[in-house]
Amino acid sequence: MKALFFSLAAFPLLLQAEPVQVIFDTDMASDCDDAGALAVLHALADRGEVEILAVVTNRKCPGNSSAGAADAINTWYGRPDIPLGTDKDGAKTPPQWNNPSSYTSILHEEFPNDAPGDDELPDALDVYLETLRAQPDGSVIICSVGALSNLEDLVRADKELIQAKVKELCVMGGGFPRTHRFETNIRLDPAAAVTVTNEWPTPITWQGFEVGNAMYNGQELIDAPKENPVRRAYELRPFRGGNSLDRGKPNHDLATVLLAVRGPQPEHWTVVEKGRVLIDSDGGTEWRHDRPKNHRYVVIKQHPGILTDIIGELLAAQPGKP
Ligand SMILES: [Ca+2]
Ligand SMILES: [Ca+2]
Repeated sequence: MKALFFSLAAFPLLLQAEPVQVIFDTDMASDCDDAGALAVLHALADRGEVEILAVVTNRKCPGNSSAGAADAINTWYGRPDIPLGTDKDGAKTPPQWNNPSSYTSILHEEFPNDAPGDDELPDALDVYLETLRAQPDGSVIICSVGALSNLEDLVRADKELIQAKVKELCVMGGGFPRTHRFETNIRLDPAAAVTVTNEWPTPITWQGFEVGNAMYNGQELIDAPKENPVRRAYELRPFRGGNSLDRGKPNHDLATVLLAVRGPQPEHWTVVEKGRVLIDSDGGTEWRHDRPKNHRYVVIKQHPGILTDIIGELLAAQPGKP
């Protein structure tokens, strides 16, 4: 018995947990960290840590290519058939925010994929409903790194389904313990953010903007193959007088993917619980201790460079090579 114990301990892969099941909800229409986050998700899938159930986009992409860009990335990583859905209701995004993306159309047009335009794909809500219905109870983690519009639609459509199937919602959004500044994912659709914050029926883990602002990734892709669409996304996205490949970018969405898949690992995160997130009328967020809900938010525990290195390694990992 003792010998068996030691032999198993010597091969930790044998003891590895089942992959977590994730639906990835991304704006993929502005910042390139959405592309980087999808890359990290695939790298974690290559390591057997996650199964990607679906990718849905939550922002009207003027180039009609948010899902096409996602499909180009999925195809690069050898998963060309991941179901895709798009948000057809662009009206919820302020028109002044609807500038063309620096990279989605180019990824859609110039890299291998078979996605039609966003307007020809199923609605994200239908993809959510179908995907969740097919999964075991309490098994799905939703990773939200954009507007909360699709999730508001889902709450309105079938709260019982969420309660049955979703284990946790991980949200990149807001700032904690409080912020009155503009945070993109809340401001993209404040009404949706309020609905999801107040009515979502499972635990929510929040990652505020202050987390990603402390960690830059992107330069790890400089030596990646030119055929890598994620490298191209970073190259095309301007940042601080250069591009995001040369400068790197705050790694907001990438960190949320890591958090969603691996959970708030105690060596990396301090978890603040026993409270609730409040969204004010200006789109600011605040952590409140009155009337606690099933909310928590995370704070980086060690030097941010440690998580930066872990995420950078995943971002630059070759497809299929753990
Ligand atoms: Ca495809
Ligand atoms: Ca995003």
